Amino acid sequence: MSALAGVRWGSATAAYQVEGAVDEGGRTPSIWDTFTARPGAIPRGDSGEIAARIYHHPAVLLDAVAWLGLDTYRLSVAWTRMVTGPDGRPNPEGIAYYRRVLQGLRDRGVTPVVTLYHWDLPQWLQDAGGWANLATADAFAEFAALAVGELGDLVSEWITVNEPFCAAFHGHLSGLHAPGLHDEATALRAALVQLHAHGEAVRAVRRLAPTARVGVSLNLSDLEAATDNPADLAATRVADLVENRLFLDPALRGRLPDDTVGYFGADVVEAALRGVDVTRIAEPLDFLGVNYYEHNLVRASRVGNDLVVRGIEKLPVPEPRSGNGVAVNPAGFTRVLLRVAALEPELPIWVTENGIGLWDYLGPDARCNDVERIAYLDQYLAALATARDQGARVEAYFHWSLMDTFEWSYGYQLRYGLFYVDFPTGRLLPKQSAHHYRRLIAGQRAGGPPADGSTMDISSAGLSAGA
Ligand code: IFM
Repeated sequence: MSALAGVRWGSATAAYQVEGAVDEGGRTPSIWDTFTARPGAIPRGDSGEIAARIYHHPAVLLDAVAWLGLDTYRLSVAWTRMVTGPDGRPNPEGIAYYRRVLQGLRDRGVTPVVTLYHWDLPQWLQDAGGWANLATADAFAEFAALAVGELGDLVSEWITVNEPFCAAFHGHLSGLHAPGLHDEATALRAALVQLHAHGEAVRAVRRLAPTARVGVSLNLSDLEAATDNPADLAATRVADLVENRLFLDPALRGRLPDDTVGYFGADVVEAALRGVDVTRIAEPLDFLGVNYYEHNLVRASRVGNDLVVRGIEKLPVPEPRSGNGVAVNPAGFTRVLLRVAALEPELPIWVTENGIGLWDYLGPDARCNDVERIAYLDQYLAALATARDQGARVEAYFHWSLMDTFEWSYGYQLRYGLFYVDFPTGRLLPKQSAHHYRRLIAGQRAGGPPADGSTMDISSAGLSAGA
């Protein structure tokens, strides 16, 4: 796969999904603490309260990263750990924790990439209106400045916001995510205020760290019309508006898509734009983070079956599918990368997330033989190579995720990790896919297949976090 030469190999997690220790070290509650406490919000009442215990055992994460041989690692910092509360003062304990993790990565020769917002909004900000309140964007810019001031000697690559589509539309319309609301106008407002916050944060980072690299992570979906019927084509365009262009156009072009008013209505758009200057969202970026999971076949439907986009139906796709029914469609990955490349040929693309959710388990031999994830990795990296061959400037690939995590509305059952987490004990075990990714990285680095085909057992790398 010479088309993969020079790619930086990474993996990722996010604070609330792995840290646990939600009421320790001066951390204040986030909207996810509140939401997960709501009866019925998450299956089995799962929450990030304990998660993979990384706050208490950061060495487990660091050892896993080193064992894989990653070039780079993407983590998020929890706003609720970094500041003490509404006064925005730095929280020394939270900052010390992240400094330990970041230093640990550096000591292992791994470049950290830090996401500033991965969905865990402080509850005190939600109480004041959350992402519907423009003041949240100001607070975010201050937080970004604080993060650069406190961590900037260890971090030179920043992501402002992760998947604003999900935080806006699943948080405020489908209600699947925190804060669990059901209102389209608020969802649009939350999308635009997050984008505004992104622009402010880019400026804050640049002011304090002019040589740092900054980007945003957008989850982009590949949408295909079920037929050439004009109604299905129009439905697909509507889905593309809400899921893709509503974020791409402001971030890259500083404008809203032409069909925004047609879909949401003039009054709703006007209210959502209050105080937001869309032209200032399109700050020049050093890379665009692309999170790719979704390929969907779309048709028009008066009733509809999508939790977010009105008037469309997403058809069940034939197998193969992930554990939660997401189509395995590597060609869609190539299309999305080439689409971004066509929009901004010179802008580097970092695949800041890509992976598959499965109902993984340990077999009788105490191994997790996740053959589907291995096949997925091979197919998606081949798709990435195709996109590079055709001119997409993909510079980095972060497999989601390093380890099994608290997977939001699915709780702990759906697993994305390269490492299996035994949640009752916090013990980590490399799945077969971890061995595969490790060999692949070593092979790429050596410019050919790995010399030893090593399947080293992680236990000899000291990787079992006690409870
Ligand atoms: O686990 C999430 C992550 O937090 C954001 N992107 C999608 C992943 C898988 O659902």
